[in-house]
Amino acid sequence: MTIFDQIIRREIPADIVYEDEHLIAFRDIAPQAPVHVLFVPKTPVATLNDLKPSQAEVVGRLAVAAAAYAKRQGFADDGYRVVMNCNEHGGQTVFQIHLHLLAGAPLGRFGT
Ligand code: IU
Repeated sequence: MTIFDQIIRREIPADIVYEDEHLIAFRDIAPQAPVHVLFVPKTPVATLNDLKPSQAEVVGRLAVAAAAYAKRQGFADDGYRVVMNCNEHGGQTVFQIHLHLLAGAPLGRFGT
């Protein structure tokens, strides 16, 4: 059970911007860009390392939902970044896979 499961179950509040049978999307509580939304599958998968080939759609749906959200919100053409962090060196802090959607301004380069 992670904090994201609790958000899905409505046990703790979140600013939910999209939900369907497969995933939920809500605003990050510590935004790193003017738009920072997390797309979280309802299928439990702790890290990207744990994703089975048969579960490729779990991540594919996150990307499709993020792009659709960008189009609906009108910033798809300006552009955006999607990020998935894995384990310690990736900076993962919540062990339910999720895709960060960052947008709303030109974003700096990233790396070390
Ligand atoms: P990470 O990729 O595991 O580091 O991302 C976790 C994100 O979840 C991070 O950006 C947090 O700010 C965010 N978050 C949140 O939105 N709501 C919460 O209650 C908690 C973390 I805990």
